[in-house]
Amino acid sequence: MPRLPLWAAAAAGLIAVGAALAAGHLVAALIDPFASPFLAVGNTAIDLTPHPVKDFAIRTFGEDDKLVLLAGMAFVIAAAAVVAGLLSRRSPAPGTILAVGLGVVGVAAVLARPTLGTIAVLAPLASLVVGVVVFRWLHRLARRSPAGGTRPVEDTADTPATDTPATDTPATDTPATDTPATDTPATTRSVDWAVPGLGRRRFLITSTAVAAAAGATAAAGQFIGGRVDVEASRRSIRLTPGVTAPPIPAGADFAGDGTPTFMTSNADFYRVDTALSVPKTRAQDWRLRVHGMVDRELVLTYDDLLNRPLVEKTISLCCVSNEVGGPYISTTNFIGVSLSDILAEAGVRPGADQLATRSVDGWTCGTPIDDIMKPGSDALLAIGMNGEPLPAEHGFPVRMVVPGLYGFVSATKWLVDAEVTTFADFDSYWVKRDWAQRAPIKTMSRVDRPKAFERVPAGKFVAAGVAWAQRRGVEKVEVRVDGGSWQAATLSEEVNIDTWRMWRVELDLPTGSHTLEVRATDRTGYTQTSERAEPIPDGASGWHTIVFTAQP
Ligand SMILES: Nc1nc2c(c(=O)[nH]1)N[C@H]1C(S)=C(S)[C@@H](COP(=O)(O)O)O[C@H]1N2
Ligand SMILES: [Mo]
Repeated sequence: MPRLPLWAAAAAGLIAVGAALAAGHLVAALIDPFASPFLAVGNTAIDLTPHPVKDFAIRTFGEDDKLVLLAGMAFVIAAAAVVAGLLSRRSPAPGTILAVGLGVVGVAAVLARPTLGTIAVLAPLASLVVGVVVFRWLHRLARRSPAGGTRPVEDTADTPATDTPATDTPATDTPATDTPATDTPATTRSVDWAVPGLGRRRFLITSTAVAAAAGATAAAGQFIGGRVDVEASRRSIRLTPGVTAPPIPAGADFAGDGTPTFMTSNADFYRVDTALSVPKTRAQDWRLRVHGMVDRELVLTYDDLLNRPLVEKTISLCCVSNEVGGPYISTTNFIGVSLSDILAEAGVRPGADQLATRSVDGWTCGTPIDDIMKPGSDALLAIGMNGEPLPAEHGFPVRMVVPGLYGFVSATKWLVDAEVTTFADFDSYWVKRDWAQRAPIKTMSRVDRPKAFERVPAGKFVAAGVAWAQRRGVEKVEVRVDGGSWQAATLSEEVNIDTWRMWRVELDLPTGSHTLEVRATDRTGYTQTSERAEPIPDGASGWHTIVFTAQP
């Protein structure tokens, strides 16, 4: 059997796999965009990733972690396709096996997604079929060129006569570039195509056309899958809370001294979730089922929420995966309806202690019922942020917010299901991965100025940062330089006990290297421990410590 030139073999593998993924993407768009094999495999990979690796990814790539994952997957798949293509120079079997194998992985990933129906396997099956068909087709095309070339002497017996008219394959047709004479002694030469010949041109044209068609197919899938016009739905909504949050006083931050602004813009609000693509549900299509250990099940629509009293409340949300000094805290005016009112309406049965919530993409969260039902809990089904409907990345149309709890146990975005249950009966997404069932936010403080290893002028210098102790309130922030005595920082005006509070302190710095430490005390009288703890299982602890230099 003739051998394919290296480049054609590699191209056949690459294009076939590209066409396979594109076909799956398009079919998925017609069923459920999350069934796209590429996304399903990526999402399943995220769920299967051991948490140290996930922590590493969040630490290293921050909010680009998903982009890095997708790019890495694309690279690995492309490399596998090229290798399989190269192994298929004689027989199409290796490429076929890869196409089938990728299809099977896609089917497994789709079946593993908790929110996809069985019909969704049509998408990876489409990938499988298209991958196999396109690969074998390009492979045959590459071999059967009417202008076919010479082939290894020992192979001629295997070669169908129609494939290789002897007259078509003068040795002189083979340019040195394809088969340097030194590499291929005449007796074992294996050049298949007359080059430049009709066959090569035909393969080039066909493979380019297939690649373009694959690109168009993927783009069509992207377009159709994104057709749910969430932005139009968002734009059509006006939120007018009956209870508005008090205006933020001018002295609420020390932004001039290097702290964040008190309110975080929606664009700057930190984002942490496991969703590879942002779920898209229009407000008019949204439903929330409240069920489980309740006296009566409820099904709520977005209009039901709009018809309830809307309240606005300023809240600092933060992530348990923050290292000491980490960036994952932001503050906004959430607008929403009281979650405790809704649970009271449903009637929580005795013995229930956990509200298990699920997002449309299958992520789950478990919140202590107590933290929701406590008078003044301010737990919300939130629909707005900073006066606007929630941005898509922050949970549109509806998310949960419970002041005082880390996001992973309280802040379900793209919320669709709420089940009243017990901690004994249900482990949520991160709990299954060894994080804590209960995780109130720890009292914490952070230095924002100076930055680590910054060089600052010696003499008078203003250090500044933030502290938070949601539900308890920040009572005091102290700093010390080079292990000296603690000195109290000036605190910004308090907005409420569920938001961060800024601090600033004037230092007099001799020239040289310095260490600055900060610690906060909350209204219960608790002062942050110096004992360092990792974020897992229930949040980091320790004093944020900055080493910097004062220079003349
Ligand atoms: N559906 C869904 N909701 C989620 C998550 C998620 O992965 N999926 N992550 C949670 C975590 S860990 C945090 S800290 C907050 C972050 O909310 P934000 O992205 O709006 O800042 O969302 C929570 N809600
Ligand atoms: Mo988080």
